[in-house]
Amino acid sequence: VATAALATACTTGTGTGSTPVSDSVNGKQLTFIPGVSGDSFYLTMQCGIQAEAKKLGMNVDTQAPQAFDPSLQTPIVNAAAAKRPAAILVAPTDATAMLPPLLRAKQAGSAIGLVDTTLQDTSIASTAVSTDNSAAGAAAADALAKLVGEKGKVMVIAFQAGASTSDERQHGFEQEIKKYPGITNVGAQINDNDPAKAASIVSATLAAHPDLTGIFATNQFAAQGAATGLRNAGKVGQVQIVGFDAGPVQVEQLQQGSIQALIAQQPYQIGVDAVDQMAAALTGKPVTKNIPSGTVTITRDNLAQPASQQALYKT
Ligand code: T6T
Repeated sequence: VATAALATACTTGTGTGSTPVSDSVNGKQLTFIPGVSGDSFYLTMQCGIQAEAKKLGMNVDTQAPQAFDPSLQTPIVNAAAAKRPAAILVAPTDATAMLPPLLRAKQAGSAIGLVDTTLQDTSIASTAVSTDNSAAGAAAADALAKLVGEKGKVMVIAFQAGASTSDERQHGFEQEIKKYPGITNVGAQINDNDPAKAASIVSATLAAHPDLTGIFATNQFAAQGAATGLRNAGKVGQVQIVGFDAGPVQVEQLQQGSIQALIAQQPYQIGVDAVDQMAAALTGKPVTKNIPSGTVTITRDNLAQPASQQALYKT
C-alpha cells in the first residue's frame, strides 16, 4: 500500500466539527503520531485531523512508526517532543510502555491527546477519543454468534497484547460470547499485528479444531491474515470471520465472501473530535475528558445501505 498516495487523498470525509474557527490556536503546531504507517484506519483519522486543524488554522505534521511497536513509537514521541509542538495527538501502541515518553513530552510543554488506543493512566492526557472497544468486541460476538447459528467452536485473534484496543475488544468479545450456550470459545491467540502470523495461527487452530466455525479478528491485519489462513485450508465461507475496520481491503474481502462481517469504527470523526478538544485545551475552554464513539456492523447484505456506505474508511 502506498502510504503517500493514500495520505494525500483526503477529500471525502463525513465528520463534522463543533468548535468555531478560532484565532487563538491559529498557527499552533499539532503533531499526530498514529500506531503505524500505511494503515487505512489511521490514514482516515489523519484526514479528519487535517481537515479540522485547517479550519482552526493549526498546522499538522504526522510522524508514524513503521510497525505497531512501542520500541519504534517511543523515539518518534521523543523526537516530536523535542520540537515542542503545542499539542501531540497519539495512539499509544502499548498502554504501559508509552506512558513514560508521553509524560516527558507533556513535561516538555506539549498538551497530549489520546486517539484510538489509550494509556493505563490517562491523567497526563487532556482528552481521550476512541471507539468504545469493549462494546465493539461484544458487537463482534453477537455478529459472529448469528453467523454461526449460535453453535460450534470460535476463536479470537488478538492483534497485540498490551494495546488497549486489542485487549478491550478481546475481553468484550469473551464476555458476550458466554451468553451463547451452544458456542465454545477455544481461546485467543496473538498475531503481533502481522497478517502472516494470523494466517499461521488459523492454520494451526484448524489442525487442532477441524470443526472450528468462527473467528473474531480484532483488527484489519488480523482479519486479512485470518482470511488467508482459511484460503490456504480451503475453508473460505465454511468458517465465518468477523473482522474489524472498513478500509478498501476489508470491503473487498467482504464482497468476495472471505470475511462475513466488519465492525467499522469512525476514524475520521475521532480525528475531528480530538482536534476540537485539543484546541479547547490550548485555549482554556472546557474539555471533554473521554469521547467514546460507536461502530457499525457491516455485512454483504447491508453494505449498500447508506449507514454502511457512510461508515467505510475514506482516505
Ligand atoms: O483497528 C485499528 C485500531 O483501532 C487499532 O488500535 C490498531 O489497528 C487498526 O489501526 C487497524 O489496523
